[in-house]
Amino acid sequence: KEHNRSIEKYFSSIGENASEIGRSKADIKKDFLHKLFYHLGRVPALTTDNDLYTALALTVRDRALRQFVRSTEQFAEKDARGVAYFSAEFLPGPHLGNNLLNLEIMEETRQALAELDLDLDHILEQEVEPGLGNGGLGRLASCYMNSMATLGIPAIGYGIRYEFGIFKQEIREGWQSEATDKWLHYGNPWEVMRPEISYEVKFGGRTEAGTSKEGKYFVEWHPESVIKGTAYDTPILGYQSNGIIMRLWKAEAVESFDFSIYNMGDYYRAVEKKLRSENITKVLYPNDENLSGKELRLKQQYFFVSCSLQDMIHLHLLQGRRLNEFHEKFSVQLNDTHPSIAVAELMRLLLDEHDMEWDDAWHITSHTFAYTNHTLLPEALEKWSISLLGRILPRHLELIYEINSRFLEELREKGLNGEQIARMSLIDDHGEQAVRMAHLATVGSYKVNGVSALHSRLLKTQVLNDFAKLWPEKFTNVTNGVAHRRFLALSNPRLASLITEKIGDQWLTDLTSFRELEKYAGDPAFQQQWRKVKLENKKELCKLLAERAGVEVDPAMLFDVQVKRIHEYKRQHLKVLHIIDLYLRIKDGKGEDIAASAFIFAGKAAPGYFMAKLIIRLITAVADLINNDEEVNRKLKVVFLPNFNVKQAQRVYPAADLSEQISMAGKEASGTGNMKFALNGALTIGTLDGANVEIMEEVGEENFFLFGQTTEEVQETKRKGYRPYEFYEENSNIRRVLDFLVSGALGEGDPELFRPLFNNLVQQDQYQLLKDFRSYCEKKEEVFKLWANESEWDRRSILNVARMGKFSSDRSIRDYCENIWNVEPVRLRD
Ligand code: B1N
Repeated sequence: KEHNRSIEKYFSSIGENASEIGRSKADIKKDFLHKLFYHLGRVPALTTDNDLYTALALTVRDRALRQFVRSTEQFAEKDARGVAYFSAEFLPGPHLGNNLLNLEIMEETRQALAELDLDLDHILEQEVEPGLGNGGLGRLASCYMNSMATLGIPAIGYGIRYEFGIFKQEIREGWQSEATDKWLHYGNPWEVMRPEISYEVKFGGRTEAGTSKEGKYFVEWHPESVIKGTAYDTPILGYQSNGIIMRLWKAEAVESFDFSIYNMGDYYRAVEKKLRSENITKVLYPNDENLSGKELRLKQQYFFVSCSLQDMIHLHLLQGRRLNEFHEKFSVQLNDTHPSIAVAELMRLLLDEHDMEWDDAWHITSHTFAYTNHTLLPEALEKWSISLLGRILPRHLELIYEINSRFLEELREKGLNGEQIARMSLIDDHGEQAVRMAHLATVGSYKVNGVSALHSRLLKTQVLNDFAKLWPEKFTNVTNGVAHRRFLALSNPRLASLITEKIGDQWLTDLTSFRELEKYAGDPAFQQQWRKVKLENKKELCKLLAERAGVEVDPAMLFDVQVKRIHEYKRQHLKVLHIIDLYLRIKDGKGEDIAASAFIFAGKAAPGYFMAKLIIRLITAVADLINNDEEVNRKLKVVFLPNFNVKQAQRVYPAADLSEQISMAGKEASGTGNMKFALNGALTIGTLDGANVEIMEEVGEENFFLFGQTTEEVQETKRKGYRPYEFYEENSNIRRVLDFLVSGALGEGDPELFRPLFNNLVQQDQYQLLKDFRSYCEKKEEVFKLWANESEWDRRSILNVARMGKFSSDRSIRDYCENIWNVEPVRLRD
């Protein structure tokens, strides 16, 4: 490779004292104006808010890219082992504020803009976030990107550049309606398109086996179509340090169209082909924890995995390394099974494109991947039908059969019986034959982990029990964590400064230093400052609630918040049943002990998930009833905040008093909202599910509102034959609340509107709401009692925050490095 020495010299001078990317107020101001005029070509009189945002984003992007370029140089220099994080979803949230924080130029930028009579907060508001994920899983990937960058882990995130992210949720007449998310409409200043980084991906067709002149068996894949993937890079910064990239692939036609065709009809057909190719990365599937089984989804998964692996092999060879040391240089983390076709794809690349022998290829493959499972819900465990796989990826199906037959042979040799072998097979023979992607990922990986202690235990003892018995050392746990810099330092500046005043700012890189706050928990003066911060945050949220939901809320109320995807297992309707119970009590004149509360909900329902949409309709119906009833609306308010996303989340967590984490035990793999709430001083009412267990362990049982059955009790209830109807018959409170659902008092006076929910609860109640109802209501009484005791509430709130150290994603990433990746940090020296 030719190197241009002059360019290199210039590069190494950048940033030392070069003003083009300096950090002073004057540098930022100059650069901002430069971008505004020369990059955007704007006449001052016509400058829009979006121009201002874009100019500032470009100013900051230069600085972010510098950190990335510097880090990459050092990773290369050290020849360090690195991580590729494969995820079909990323939810980075707004970049601008986060990058200012990470570059430590927030104040300089604020002042530079003020000198131009511009308001930084107003400009920050303009950003449209990339909604390239459904919820927790995608957000986790982005938290991990920030922590990997902060810790100096040589890493790259690979994913899909969806043109339309998660739909925009609007509420129309109380129902969810979906609008397309046009996040690229105003352009995306954060990404760098890399037309030279592109790979071809094959689909369909057939395979043909043959033997070479040297007598070597080979297989050729003659695809039906070929699509090109082009890289778009977005720098992701760490705090005070490295930058890494998130590389997202966009699908395009191989040649934009065939110019050799002059005939008009064919010309249009050629363009049509281009459009069809681009379909692959058009839109994110909005069904979290429910499989779609759709052809296009499989194509998306294969498309990004193939581009990413080809890219890694390319980089590896470019650095002059040999392919048989691939697994020594890279660890690939599979974010759930969505990228698990990678196991077959790496085998194909090594065998068919790089002429390797099976045993060598398998050694490399099975030492490269590690698999994170994020759910035990049976309806979410991915399966692809053999017929679909065979049609779209015929070569991969052959490879999966071969992997399976070798694996089953190994099981037979170990003496496993037919039943066990059938259970563990990669192929599910019940009904239509299908490939179990979790089994493929488990067999093809050197480590498998769950995302909380409880979830990892259930993974080992239940869903993947046979595999855990076979390979006990393969299974491990990494409890999720959150980017505390985004979810505290950036989104709750008042609390962040209060804490920093008290204990200094080392918590930004070491959240365990929050322990030092414990000694102030009982200090009345500190409690008062603490309370004031919360109140200010609640006032801010009130503005948003008035603006977006049209509901006026008194900031003095107890803010009782449940924000997360709408799902029956998460039991938003348990909270609703309790609200109805309170309403009826107040109507009976028996509401003295109820604390004035604002019940806040937000979250999206999968567009095809009828029950989830009906739960949203129930929330808006209860909100209408209560908010408009003068007899109760000073005591209770109910709000559904539409279109929950990262941007909204950052305004919600800082304002919450009570965090609702009320899933049926054994169903929520971890949860991460639970951590964000507690980090911002909310107390939790929750079940022993997912990471709630560990949160309670850390903060102390006495500082946590625990209710409901344990996982074992849930399973016991089910085993004994759960009959929810008995609760309806025997508990008059439950009967009253459920009857109210179908009384015609809610919605448009149609008693049938919520009948499906009523029927579901009294007949199946799959998530045992009725069984946990009494315990939940009793716990709420305790909540109300504690709320009346301000200083005790504050004390517990402070203790919750003080004991959140474990839940930084920095800790999670260290765990991955030590227990799974065997990767060491390379700190950026600057
Ligand atoms: O992953 C989060 C966990 O904190 C949550 O408990 C868990 O529910 C969530 C299919 C999923 N599991 N599975 C998904 C998302 C999209 C999709 O298409 C499944 N999301 C989770 C982070 O560990």
